[in-house]
Amino acid sequence: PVDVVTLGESMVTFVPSVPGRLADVPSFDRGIGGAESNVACVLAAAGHTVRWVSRVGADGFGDHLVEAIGAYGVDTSAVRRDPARPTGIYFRTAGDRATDAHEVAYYRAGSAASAMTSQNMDLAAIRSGRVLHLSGITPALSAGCLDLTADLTARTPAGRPLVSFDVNHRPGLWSRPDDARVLLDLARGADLVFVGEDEAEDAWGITGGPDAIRAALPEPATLVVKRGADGAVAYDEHGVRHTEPAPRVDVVAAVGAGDAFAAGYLSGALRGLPVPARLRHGHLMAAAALTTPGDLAAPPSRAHADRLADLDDASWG
Ligand code: KDG
Repeated sequence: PVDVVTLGESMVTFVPSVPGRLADVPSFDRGIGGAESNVACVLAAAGHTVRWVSRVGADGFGDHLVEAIGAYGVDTSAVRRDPARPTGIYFRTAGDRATDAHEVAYYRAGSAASAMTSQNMDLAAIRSGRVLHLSGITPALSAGCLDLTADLTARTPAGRPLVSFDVNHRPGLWSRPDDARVLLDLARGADLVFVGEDEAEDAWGITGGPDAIRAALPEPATLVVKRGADGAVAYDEHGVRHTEPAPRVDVVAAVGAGDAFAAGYLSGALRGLPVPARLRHGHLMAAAALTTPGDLAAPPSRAHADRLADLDDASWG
C-alpha cells in the first residue's frame, strides 16, 4: 500500500505579492491550496508514497491542480473529474504582518469536491494506505461530505488504516450551527488528531491548554496540540506527554503551516522516529510554510530536514 492517502478539496489560489485590502489588489499570483493536498505534497517531498483523492471540475483549474499536485510526486490517479461542476478557487490578501489576518474570498460553493459522497467515492481505495489523512474542512463543505468524513472516521471496519485528522476549523465554511460538536465527534473517531490550542478554544471553548484538550479528547491514541511560536505538545499512545519548542522564524504568512506541520509529524511517524523527533519534523516543515507567502512552500528534503532536526537543543526554541 501507499504510505498515506489524503482526501479533500483543493483549490487554485490567488494571492497578491503586496499587502493591502482585497478591494485594492491589482493582480494575484496563482498557486495551489487545499489542506489535505498540501499535506500530500509535503509528504511526497519528504520521500513518501502518497495518493490524493478528490473531485475537480473538467476545467482548466482542475487540470492545473492535478498537474501541479502530481508534479510534487503525489499519485492523482484516483481524482475524478466532474463535467457538471467547477473546480473551487479562492482569493486572499497577503495578510497583515502583525496579526496574520487575511481577507479570504472563496468561490467553492457547489464545486466538484463539495459533491463528494460515500456513494460516489471509492471507500476501499481511500482506505488503502497505511495512513488516511483527513481534515475538518471536508465535513464543512456539504452534507454529503460530512457523511463521507463520518464514514471514514468511524471505528469500523476492522483493519482500517491509521486515521489522522486535523481539526482545521474554518468558521466561514460551516453553514450549520453545530460545527463544534460535529468536529469533536469526528476527532473522537480518529487515531491521531492535530489541533491548535487557539482553535480548541475558539471551536470548543476549552481554555485550559493542552492538558484540558486531552481531557476532552481522550479517544485518539495520539493527540498533538499546536501552540504556534510556543511549540507543540504530543500525548502518545502510552500516555506520555512530549513537548517540543518551535524554531523562531519571521512569519510571512501562516496559511498552510498547520498542513506542513502535520506532514512533518506523519513523516516522522512513518519512519518510526521517536515522538520528539516527529514534532521537530513538524516544526521544520511548518517553518518552511511560515516563511513563504503561498499556501504551499517548497519543503526541505528529507536529508536536509534530518540535519536540522539533529541540531542541538540550544538551536531550538
Ligand atoms: O490550511 C491551509 C488551507 O486552509 C488552504 O490551503 C485552503 O484548504 C483550504 C481551505 O479550505 O481553506
